[in-house]
Amino acid sequence: MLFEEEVMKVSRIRDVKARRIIDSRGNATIEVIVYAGDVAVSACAPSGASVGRHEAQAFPKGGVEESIRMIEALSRVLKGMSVEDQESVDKAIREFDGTGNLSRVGGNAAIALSVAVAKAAAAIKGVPLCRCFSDRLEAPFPLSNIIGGGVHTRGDSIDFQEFLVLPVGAKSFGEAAKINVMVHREVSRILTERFPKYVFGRNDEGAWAAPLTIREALEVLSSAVQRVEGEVGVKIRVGVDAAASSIWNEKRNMYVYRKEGFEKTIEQQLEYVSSLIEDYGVAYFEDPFNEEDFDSFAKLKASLGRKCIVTGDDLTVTNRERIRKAVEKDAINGVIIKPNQIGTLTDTKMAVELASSRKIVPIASHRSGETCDPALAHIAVGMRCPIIKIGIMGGERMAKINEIIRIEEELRIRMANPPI
Ligand code: 2PG
Ligand code: MG
Repeated sequence: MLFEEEVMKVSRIRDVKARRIIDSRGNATIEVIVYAGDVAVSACAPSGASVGRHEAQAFPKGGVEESIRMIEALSRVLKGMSVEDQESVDKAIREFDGTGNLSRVGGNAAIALSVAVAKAAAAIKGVPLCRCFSDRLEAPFPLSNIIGGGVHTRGDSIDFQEFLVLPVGAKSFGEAAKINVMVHREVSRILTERFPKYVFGRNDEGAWAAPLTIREALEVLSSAVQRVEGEVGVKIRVGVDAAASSIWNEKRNMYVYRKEGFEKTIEQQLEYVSSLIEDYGVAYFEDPFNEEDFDSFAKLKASLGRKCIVTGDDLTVTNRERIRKAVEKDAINGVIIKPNQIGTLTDTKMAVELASSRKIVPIASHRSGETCDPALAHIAVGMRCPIIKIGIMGGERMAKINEIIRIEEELRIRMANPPI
């Protein structure tokens, strides 16, 4: 047992450094290393491709190099602060940045620093990172990307970005992860049977890239789900992330479906999305409308009740003001939580708490460009997000999946209540 003063001494930040590294897409990103007491820990930032207009700016004008210079300057402010005082450190980052959207330091540098500070506190206390967020821990359900399109996929890709599965009947995270792998495999079996002369590839998140329309993708996914459900006897639901801002044409006021070869007005988009939910029993629908259209989200949610988790991502960008607006408009019952969209762990935690208090399901989420940093696993478990949105293939996705398998076993935690 250490006395208060001693704890303070061993938890003081001695130095902060940053370096340029590469993410899973081959893009440059940042790693931040925090030296406190006798520990040195690092955290790496992921990056998105379908980036919301209201997100923190990932990197300043000068890119990763400028972020590294900013971290160097910030280290002078942070030296001597305690890593156990996450709130003060996060506040200091924001104050140093001085802009509303972290465009001076870069949201990615800010979040890597914030997470590294939390990891240092965990290391000094000798506890897993998830314990720094709460004593009550729960394993989330993995929402995994199985068939992909949009900006995460090359070539003549499907207009919607992600076709996902959520094994709501799983009794443990380990079982849930295994089921998602089975669906991923079953989809590849169906695809090779259907297109025997075609060579398949995987996209940025390890989801299958295939020459399918939206309805065909949902059919293939539903058949795979049915097959796997029959084999394991566990309920699996399907989900979609339309990432509709990427197909929204603001000048024409239309959703432009390049591959499908049609366009939709705002009203037609609502009808179209509703028909897909109805026809395929879609239980999770993310960003069905463009990032400014709270009203259409609200109309869709009102028509569905709790039949489907209508989720904001680009709409809400892990930002409390945007989440509050969604609450006022009763626009969503699910919200994506991406720490680098908002830039600090304190803000991330407050966004989760706000959502949970309003009966909105918080969904901890990866980015399409990832690193092997497993911190997101601890964030999902420690902040009690009932769902973690994460691929099921690729080392950078497995880093999080396997970390939750470890946490579940080592800390003997239970699954969250099924979110739907
Ligand atoms: C999304 C994410 C992750 P990106 O839209 O939900 O799947 O994509 O990281 O490219 O924003
Ligand atoms: Mg999304």
